[in-house]
Amino acid sequence: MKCLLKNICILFFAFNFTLIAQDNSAHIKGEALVMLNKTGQLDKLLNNNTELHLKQVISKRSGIYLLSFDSLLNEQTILTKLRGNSEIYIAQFNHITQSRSLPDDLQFGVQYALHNTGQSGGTLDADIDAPEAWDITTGGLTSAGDSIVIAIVDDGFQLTHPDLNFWKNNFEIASNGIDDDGNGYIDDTKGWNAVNNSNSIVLAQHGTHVAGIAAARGNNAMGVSGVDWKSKIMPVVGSTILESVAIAAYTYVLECRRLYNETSGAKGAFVVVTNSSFGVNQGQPANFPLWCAMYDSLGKQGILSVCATANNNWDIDVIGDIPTACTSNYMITVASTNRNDGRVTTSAYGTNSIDLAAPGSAILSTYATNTYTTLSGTSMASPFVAGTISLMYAAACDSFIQLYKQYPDSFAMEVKNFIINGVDQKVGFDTLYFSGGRLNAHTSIVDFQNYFNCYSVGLKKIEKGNFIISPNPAMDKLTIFNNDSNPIKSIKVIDVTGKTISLLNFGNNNSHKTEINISNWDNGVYYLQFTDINENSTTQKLVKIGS
Ligand SMILES: [Ca+2]
Ligand SMILES: [Ca+2]
Ligand SMILES: [Ca+2]
Ligand SMILES: [Ca+2]
Repeated sequence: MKCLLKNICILFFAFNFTLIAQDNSAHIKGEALVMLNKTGQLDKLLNNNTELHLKQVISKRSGIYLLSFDSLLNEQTILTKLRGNSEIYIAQFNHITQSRSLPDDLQFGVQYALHNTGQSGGTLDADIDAPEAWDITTGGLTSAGDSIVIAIVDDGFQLTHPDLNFWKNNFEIASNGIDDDGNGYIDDTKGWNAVNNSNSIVLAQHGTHVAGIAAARGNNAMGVSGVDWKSKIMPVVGSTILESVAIAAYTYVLECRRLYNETSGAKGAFVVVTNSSFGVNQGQPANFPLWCAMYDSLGKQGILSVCATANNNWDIDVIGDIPTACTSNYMITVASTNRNDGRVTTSAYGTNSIDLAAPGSAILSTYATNTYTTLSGTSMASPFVAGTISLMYAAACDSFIQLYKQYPDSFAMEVKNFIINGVDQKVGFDTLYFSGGRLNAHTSIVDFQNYFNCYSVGLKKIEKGNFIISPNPAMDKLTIFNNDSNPIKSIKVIDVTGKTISLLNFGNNNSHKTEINISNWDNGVYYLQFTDINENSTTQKLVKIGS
């Protein structure tokens, strides 16, 4: 984990030292790592302790050095001595790191898109860095215990595939002819079929394959691994050429999530993303206003929609496509790359319409019945992004999940931004895709976690004061009231990285109400620290949203 604020990390380590008397973790005999004090001098340390020798300068700037000593000496005595030395701030053994464990899925070695070792003529690291992401999370639940759901809208699914983990509607009683959970659908225990408006999920190959890319069961000693090992797949049958069917399919997802939001998770489903690997070639958004509008409706409830672009060498900005030319902010549109990080030339592009690329060539995934097969196309690229989004919700810290539940649309947008900004830039992709790169799950997750790090601003608890921010979230202008009898003296604005971006001083003459123009602030989360004339201080969170 990166430490945004060095001081916090060091304090944490220092605190741990008082707890650890004996270090039994595997380490190299006869070696110690030290970090000097600000004024500490290496020469002085070595001159006064002749049993110590400099082995390697790890970081001159931070004063970190690897020292060696005779391995026959008592290492605990040496460590204790180092820790008591006035030149040294931190001393520890040089621990042996374990190699990163890969999942035991039998065919994982084939899955270059997750971890490219150059297999089958591929390029090393032309992948989404899945094992690195799995060191952080393997999906399944949010920090608040929500069961994360990926809705796959497709032609059908093998619900009984042993390597797939499908969502079940636990609030619906099967076959009683009643809509028990009140989501508007009768007996929808397993998902929905929008083609014939029934609860019967038909068996089909394409959807089974797409589902496994996003979320096949990982590390279960079977078949393949999904990007997300544990989140659940909501099967929705709805990928036909009929627009009415697509809209009906999305509406099912929307109603399940709306029910979750309205009942605070007592019913419904915590769907965070939809995947759509289908569309209408050369469709013009102006002719499909209802379909395009569905992505905004889903977004308002907190759902991002990942969509595969056309499998043709077209500039979608010019040719058009449904859905990937729709302009909703809550969509992420995906093109396809191969095992060498090359653009698949039969995959569409467009710097305005197409957000990023992901591996989509020769992708091994689940197939009916109880098998696996390799398929190619943008259909395969899109679910890598969908699976990464569900992983991000599993990686999110408490403060993010709380904000997301309060403002699902604004914070879904934050997740999208981290997907786009986390890509690995590739030569020539800047003229093809908005992001200029190929998905990297690890980078997106790490940047996202750091940005929303619960401790990054040093405010472990947000106090509740008598100050009221209105509106919150806010767009252009902010009004701040102090319900206390004391006038506001100053307002300090801190961004999520802990940086003070403005300090407004009102002296002792300010009233109980003040206005701030925030139209030029970037969208996101800010902390406002209020102080009244009696030096009473509280901090509150503000969400700035776009117009
Ligand atoms: Ca890699
Ligand atoms: Ca129902
Ligand atoms: Ca029922
Ligand atoms: Ca598996």
